[in-house]
Amino acid sequence: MDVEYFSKIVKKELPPNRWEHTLRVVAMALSLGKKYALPLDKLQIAALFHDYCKYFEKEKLIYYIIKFAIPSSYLLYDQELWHGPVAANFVKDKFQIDDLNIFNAIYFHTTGRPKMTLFEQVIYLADTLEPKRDFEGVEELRELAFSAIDKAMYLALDKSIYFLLTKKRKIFPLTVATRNYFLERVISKTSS
Ligand code: DGI
Ligand code: FE
Ligand code: FE
Repeated sequence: MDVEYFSKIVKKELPPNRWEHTLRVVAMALSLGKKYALPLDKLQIAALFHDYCKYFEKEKLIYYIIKFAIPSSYLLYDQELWHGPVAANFVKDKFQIDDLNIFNAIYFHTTGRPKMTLFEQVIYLADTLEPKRDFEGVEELRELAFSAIDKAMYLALDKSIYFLLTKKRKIFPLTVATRNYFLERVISKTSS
């Protein structure tokens, strides 16, 4: 996997602030990946591409949702949810990176999904908790990501849902299902 080459491709697609965010997500994914003994080369690729399609025009995103046979339920929810699934398919189809963890980590980086792998969790949390993210409790969550990743996932999802409620936004059912999944895991760990 040619990281230098892919970096140029992604950088060209993003405004400078989003490219800087991407570099911070790569760095945090690598730190977490070291802690959890994950394949760092693959984490780097997933982090690099996670927001690749974030600035595609709405019509272009819709075109690719149809082309890649992404569930049409996505179209009933906010456009912010579309860039992950489209980018995952782009990476697989256009850049021929055929790896299920990379695919799912990019696909589900905005919502998570029940039973997501540790690899997917690392990308989700690196995106949510990279050093420039600033919300109440972010530092505590950053520490938890390294020590109790299930709990970090549950709390990060709670925060995200709470934020969406305050903004009166529709909540994608998968986001809720992911939150419930991690809550269950946290409860079953503390009660055993
Ligand atoms: O692309 P980023 O800004 O780095 O981060 P992201 O892909 O995690 O999130 C993009 C946006 O999607 C963010 O503003 C929160 C929002 N989001 C996450 N889950 C849901 C959601 N928006 C809606 N409407 N519903 C959700 O379930
Ligand atoms: Fe994103
Ligand atoms: Fe991001």
